[in-house]
Amino acid sequence: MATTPNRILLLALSLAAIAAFGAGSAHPAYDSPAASCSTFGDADLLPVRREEYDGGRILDISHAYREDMPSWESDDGIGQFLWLPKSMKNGSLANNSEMKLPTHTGTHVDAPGHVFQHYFEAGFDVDTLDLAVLNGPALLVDVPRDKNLTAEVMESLHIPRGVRRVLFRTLNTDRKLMWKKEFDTSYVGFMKDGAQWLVDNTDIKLVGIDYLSVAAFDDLIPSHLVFLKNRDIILVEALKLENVKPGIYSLHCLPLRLVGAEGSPIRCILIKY
Ligand SMILES: *[C@@H]1O[C@H](CO)[C@@H](O)[C@H](O)[C@H]1NC(C)=O
Ligand SMILES: *[C@@H]1O[C@H](CO)[C@@H](O)[C@H](O)[C@H]1NC(C)=O
Ligand SMILES: CC(=O)N[C@H]1CO[C@H](CO)[C@@H](O)[C@@H]1O
Repeated sequence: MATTPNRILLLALSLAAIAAFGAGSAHPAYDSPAASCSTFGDADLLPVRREEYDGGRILDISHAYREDMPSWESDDGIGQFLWLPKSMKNGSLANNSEMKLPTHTGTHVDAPGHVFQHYFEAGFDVDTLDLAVLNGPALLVDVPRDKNLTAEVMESLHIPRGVRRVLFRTLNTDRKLMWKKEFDTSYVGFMKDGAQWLVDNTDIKLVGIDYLSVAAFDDLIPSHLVFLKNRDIILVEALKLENVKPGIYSLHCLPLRLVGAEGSPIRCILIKY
């Protein structure tokens, strides 16, 4: 294709910009020094941070990462997890952040290798999780607030056969545990008999919960073992389930393709039908 006059102009302009930058003038993406100081108060430059999109049709059920987000068995939260080793303020052409996080931080997913050494060694990492399980119709249910998730509680929920994905909203949401910096061992989760009841009596393949572990602290490993033994159930933890009505939604969860990792941060959204 012949080069049009417009394209020549564009090329000339970008060459000029590069030349100007090379000669020590301002980075083309920086405002003039005077303007960049005042931009903070500019209403146009206030980013919108949302929990819902499209008038409430899309609900974000992942927690935003915060330094004071609870971290497993710690009182101090996750702490600093972002750094800016290359910054425009420091003369770099662009800003480039680095992050460091335990893979089971905030809203995250567990792979079978989390609690089974032979699965870990065999490579059952988060990159092997089935996106068809992580995406599809899901039921959000409220569970009784006075008990952990025992077999008795599971039976009382009467979750019909055929339901493959369930997000369990518990006392953890009422207690706003994910908003407290100190890790709290008294969170609600599955007892071993509750996990076993789910495996034996339902078709649930995705279990979601509203604190850092689907398993109650007292049955931490036993419940995980029951869920992950057959490698067909996916555990999504620390979901943000406040302000969502119980019911059926289209769930969409995407872990990072972290080959070799038994956990991953995950973005989950609900879309209303
Ligand atoms: C600026 O660069 C120095 C040296 O490369 C680095 O140590 C420092 O952290 C940088 N500062 C910022 C704000 O990026
Ligand atoms: C759930 O179990 C934890 C221990 O794992 C306990 O501290 C907590 O009180 C229990 N919660 C309820 C509502 O029974
Ligand atoms: C364009 C942009 O994001 N600029 C940021 C680069 O990083 C500095 C900090 O070093 C910020 O102040 C800028 O806003």
